[in-house]
Amino acid sequence: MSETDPLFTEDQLDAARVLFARPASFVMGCVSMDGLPDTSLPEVAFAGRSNVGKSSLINALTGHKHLARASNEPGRTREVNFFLLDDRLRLVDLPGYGWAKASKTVVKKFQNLGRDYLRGRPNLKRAYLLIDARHGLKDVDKAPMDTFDLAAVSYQVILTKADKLKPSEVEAVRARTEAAIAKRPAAFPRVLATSSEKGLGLAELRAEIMHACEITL
Ligand SMILES: Nc1nc2c(ncn2[C@@H]2O[C@H](COP(=O)(O)OP(=O)(O)O)[C@@H](O)[C@H]2O)c(=O)[nH]1
Ligand SMILES: [Mg+2]
Repeated sequence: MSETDPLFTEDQLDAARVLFARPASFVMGCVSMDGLPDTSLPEVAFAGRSNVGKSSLINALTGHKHLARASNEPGRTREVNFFLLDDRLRLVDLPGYGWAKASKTVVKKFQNLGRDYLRGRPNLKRAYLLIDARHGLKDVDKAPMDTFDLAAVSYQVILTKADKLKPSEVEAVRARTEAAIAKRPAAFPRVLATSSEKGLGLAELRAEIMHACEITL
């Protein structure tokens, strides 16, 4: 299959659209590994720097404006937040990392909580590492990738805010990012460009999540 071939059929994309239009709700936010929801449902997790667009992406995927709160809310950005979709799968918003002032501490905290979450989650089907399309991969993104690679958690890199660049620029960042992760053992080779604002890439991401969670309608 070449990179430009569509990965999903129209029927699969349509089923994913239907699934993500079903009811979604906030379950809980956890600051430690105590009291996580049970592991009976498949989960996909979203990781990335603060402000990269994690909450916006969860909102856009589910068609909600305020399911996951977008914008700076220091309290919630350190939590692992769980969202339930259609009583069948959970979308998990991992703590943001890379704050200017406490970068090392926060990265470490991400590693600790993130690593614990990864270790304790047999039901985690896929992690998504969000990267701002305008910035591309930064040094600070290496820690979570190392965590995913070490824990052998299958993950995919997603470029966010693609609407802020010209399509040709998005393509260039995508190609550069794919080259940079080529040797990472647990990384999905394909990098997906998205825009929560304009909807770019969301239909495909919904289908990927549905597929990763092995959900059929
Ligand atoms: N232009 C544009 N802005 C976005 C997009 N996604 C998020 N943002 C903005 O980026 C900021 C941070 O988004 P947020 O979802 O709170 O990031 P989080 O900290 O990773 O959860 C907010 O001001 C969003 O409105 C996008 O696709 N396009
Ligand atoms: Mg957020």
